[in-house]
This record gives sequence, C-alpha cells and structure tokens, in this order.
Amino acid sequence: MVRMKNREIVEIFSRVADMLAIRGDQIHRILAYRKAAESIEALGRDVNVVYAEGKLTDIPGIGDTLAAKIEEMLTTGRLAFYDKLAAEIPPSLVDMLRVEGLGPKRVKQVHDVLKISTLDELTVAAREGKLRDLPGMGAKSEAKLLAAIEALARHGDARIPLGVALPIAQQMLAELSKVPGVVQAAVGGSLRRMRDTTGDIDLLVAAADVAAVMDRFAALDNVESVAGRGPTKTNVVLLNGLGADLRVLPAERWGTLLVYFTGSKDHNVKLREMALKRGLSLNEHAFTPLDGGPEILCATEEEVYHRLGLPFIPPRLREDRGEIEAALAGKLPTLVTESDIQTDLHMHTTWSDGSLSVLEMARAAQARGLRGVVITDHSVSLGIANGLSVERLRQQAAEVRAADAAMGPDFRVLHGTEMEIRADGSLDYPDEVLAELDVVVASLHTALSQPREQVTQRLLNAIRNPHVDIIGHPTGRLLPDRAGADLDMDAVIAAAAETGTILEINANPVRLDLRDVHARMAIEKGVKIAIDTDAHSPGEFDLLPYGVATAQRGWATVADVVNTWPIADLLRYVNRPHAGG
Ligand code: DGT
Ligand code: CA
Ligand code: CA
Ligand code: ZN
Repeated sequence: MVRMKNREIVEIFSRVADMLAIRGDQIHRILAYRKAAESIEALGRDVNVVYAEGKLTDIPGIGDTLAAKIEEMLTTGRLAFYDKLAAEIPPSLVDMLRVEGLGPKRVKQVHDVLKISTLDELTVAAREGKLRDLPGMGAKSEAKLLAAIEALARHGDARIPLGVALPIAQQMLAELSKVPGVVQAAVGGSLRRMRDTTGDIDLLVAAADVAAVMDRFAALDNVESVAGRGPTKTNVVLLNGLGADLRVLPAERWGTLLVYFTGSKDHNVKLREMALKRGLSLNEHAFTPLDGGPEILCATEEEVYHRLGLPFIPPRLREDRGEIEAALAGKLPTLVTESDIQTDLHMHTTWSDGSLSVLEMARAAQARGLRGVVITDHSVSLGIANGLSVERLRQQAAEVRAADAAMGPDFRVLHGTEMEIRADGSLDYPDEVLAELDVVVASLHTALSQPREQVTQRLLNAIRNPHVDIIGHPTGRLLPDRAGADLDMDAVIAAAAETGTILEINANPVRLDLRDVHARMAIEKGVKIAIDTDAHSPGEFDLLPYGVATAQRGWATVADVVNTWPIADLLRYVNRPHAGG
C-alpha cells in the first residue's frame, strides 16, 4: 500500500528544513533537507517505484540517512523526526516564512517573545501595533511586514512559472505523440499563449482512437492520480501537484479543439458572440447552425477564424486585449519571431558570475545562429556576483577585443556592462568609463522594496544618463514569488521614450521582465525593446523563445526590437547624440 506520494515527501522535507532554520540549526543540515526536497520534486518518477527498485540513494542529494527517512515515510506514513521537531517548533510557524522579508530568526523571536505561532496571530499583532517594540523592529518595519502579509493574501493561489510548466508539458506531449494513430498534438491554454505563469497544463491531441491516448496519458511516469475521465477528456494530478488536462478529438475537429482550449476564455466569449450573430453556435467540436443544419467541421484554426470573417489570430495575442478588433480592422501586428533575432545584448562570463569565458560564450551564441553578442558582466558594487572594478573592466576590454578578432568578420563581440543602479540612485561607473564601452545595460538588483517614488527615481536617473543604452530587467521581479520594484511604469516609459533608452525584456522565464502588458505600453509610446537572455551559461541562450513570446504578447514587431537590427545599425543607434543627460 502506498502511504505517501512524492509531493508529500517534498512537503515534509521542506518543512523540516524550515523548522530547522527557525530553530537555528546548522546550515549544512538545513541545506541537506532543502536539497532533498528539490531532488524529489524534480524526480519525475514515483518515489515508491524508485524505493521498490532499491535505488533511493541514486537520487541526487539522497544519502543513506535521508534514504532511511524516505523509507520510513513510505512504509509507515510518518516521520518520527518531523514529529519530534514539531513538538519543539510549531509547524504553523513555517507558514509565516512565506511572508516576504520575514526570516527564520524573526519568526523565532515573535514566537518566543509574543507567543505568536500562526500567520493569523501575526497579522492581528501587526495591526494592533504589537510588533514595533521588538528588538530590531520599529513602526516602519511593522507597516512593511503588514503590507507583505496582505500581498501574500492577495497572491496566495499559487500559479506555476511558464518556465517550469512548459518543459513538463512538452515532455508529456512527446510521449503522447508516440501513441499509434495520433495525428496532431499541442499544448493549449495559457501555456500555448505563453502567459508568464500558468494554472495547469492543457494538452490537446487529434487521434482516431481517443481511449488509447487517454490510457497512455493516465499512465505517464509523472502522473500521480487520475482526477476525472470523460469521453474526450482526462484530468490528472502530477507528482509535483500540478493539474494536467488532456482533450482528444478526431483530426477533422482539430481546428475548433485548438481554438476552444487555447483560450483565453475572454477571447473565446467574443468569438462565440460573433458566431451567434452568424447563426452558429461554436464549441470545441464544431460550428453548429442554430436552425438545426449539419455541423461545420474545422480541421485548422485558420478555418475557424475564416468562418467568423477574421484572419488567423496568433495564440500569443488571444487575451481579449483588442486583438479581435484589430483583426477586423486589418491591423494585426506582424509579430517578431525567433528567427528575426540576430544579437544578444546581455550576458555574463567568468569575469563575474558566468560559467564560460568571453570567447566560449561568443562561440555558443554563434552556434545558435546569432551574429553578435555584447558581454555585460556585473559592475563593482554587486560584490556577491564578483562585479568588476574599473581596472578589471578595462582588462576585460582587451579580452573582448581579442575574442572579437578571433571570431572573424561574420560575428561581432562587443564590450558592455550590466551596471548597478545603486540604492541611492547613483551609478556604479563614472561617465568617462561608460564612454569607453560599446553598450551599457543598467539594472536594479538591490533595495527593490523602496517606496515607489524613490525606486522609480533611481531608474529615471539611469535612463537620463546619456551613456546608459538599455535598462535590464526593469522591475527585478522573480517568478513566482518576488514581486519586483513598485515602479511608476508610465514615468519610466515616458522617460525611455524621451531619451531613446531601450527597455529590456529579459528572456529568462523566472524574470520575463518587462512583462507583456508593460512591453506593449512601451511599444505604443515608441520605446525600443531588447530581448536578451542574460545568459550565465551557454544553455541559457536557449531561453530566448520565452523572451520572444513575451514580446509577441506585447504586440512587438521587428521594428520595435533592436536585436533584429544588423549590428552596425544597433551601434549607430546607441552611439547617436542622446536626448537625455
Ligand atoms: P490557466 O490554466 O489558469 O493558466 O489559464 P487557461 O487559459 O489555460 O485556462 P484553463 O486551463 O482553465 O482552460 C483552458 C482553456 O479552455 C481556456 O483558455 C479557455 C477554455 N475554457 C475553459 N473553460 C472555459 C469556459 O468555461 N468557457 C470558455 N469559453 N472557455 C473555457
Ligand atoms: Ca490552463
Ligand atoms: Ca485546464
Ligand atoms: Zn541582472
């Protein structure tokens, strides 16, 4: 009998890590439990099966001690060590760690001093002003804590980052494609629209034998349990807790199936209204005449849109943000695509916190079809990332020029920086040093929680510096949990438009920053966009599609995206006489 599943073990190990942290235990012990939780989460197989094979210690980070604990949980459904810890550190304290800015030491303090052991009690205490008198606290930090608690309550329902869900979906899709008789297979829902986070995985398949596909789906390695099954759909829960829905119809209905389950819901509602005006009802199966005539089947999405008097609308635009109106008016944008991208303007090497040399990164970029890169290591005040002093930056210039020569005439290696915008708004390098660089990216990495006016002003200072060409990942958000700076985006975009400063869409799926709607706002004001991977290793160049998709969701065309320009045009643009400064 199965007593525990993967995600319950993940949950217990990560709670143990948090409880040890609150207790003030040794760091290596805390990290061991955290690593174990991450390993099981990434496992992709039922841990009960791995245990039955006697291979628990093959799992990364699982040695004999942790394997014995997993065995205990799998066979008894309990972990004595957890129960023992829980007697000392109430497990409800762990929930408080989800509040941004609230660490294990503080949690222990409010528990020890004020006897607070739940998030609700903490909220009440903060509202009543009982936290401000604790050592190291004050009225200001109390208000900040309360704001963070309220933010947590707002975003409580966990959505999964696109970068986590999409690879899982693609892997499942590859398995389903192998089932005999499968004609088409695609991801649907918010994943196909490439929204930055997703509620669940939607998979769509066209096949004659519906049952065979659904049987295979229910038996995939990463499926924990089947939550529901109907004639054309199966819903499962994955080992990592994510839901996944599969829908299967015959190939002649593929067009309506795709449109219906790509969504968004609001986009679909509009399409259905348009269909009704034409005397048709529309669902995933077909158009059905309201007067009772025979079904009209659509094997492609083009046919569905055509029947409604519309051109094909790319999935990335299907959010009911004016795309149907634009389509009717013949004004849909021609979206930028991956193959339009010629350069990457933001990446790191071993000079700061990257894994490869300048030349190796250039070669890796060339291998992916790019024609040029800008090397942008961190600047001096980001000590944690081994940021470059002016002296090291100048040494690096020589290496960049040597790499540029070594790559030959068909590939350019340019010298840049990802310069810190410091907490006080000043910049990390003086103007005369910035003037020596080909391209300057400026970014916020610290003090992101400053009040809106202050943090916006920091960014405006950077935008107005005539040497700053690009603002990297403008808000600094990290998906799923860190909200990023509370920027006045209208002011940032207005200043970027005025000075010609480029705003980045950072392609790393933990960032996707600018996000879609802000990219669209910027483009509408004439601001140029850079889509950059911010690669710290060669594999991260492959994150580009996430950035391109985000740009597409921002309605970006080739003209809006500086990475599509020949490198000479790019250099001319960044070296033009600036309006700022
Ligand atoms: P998510 O999963 O929250 O990230 O967002 P979606 O858009 O993937 O939504 P989901 O998974 O609930 O449903 C997938 C698509 O199926 C959705 O985009 C549109 C379609 N759909 C689902 N439920 C409804 C519904 O009640 N009405 C209509 N018109 N469409 C629906
Ligand atoms: Ca979905
Ligand atoms: Ca769904
Ligand atoms: Zn950065």
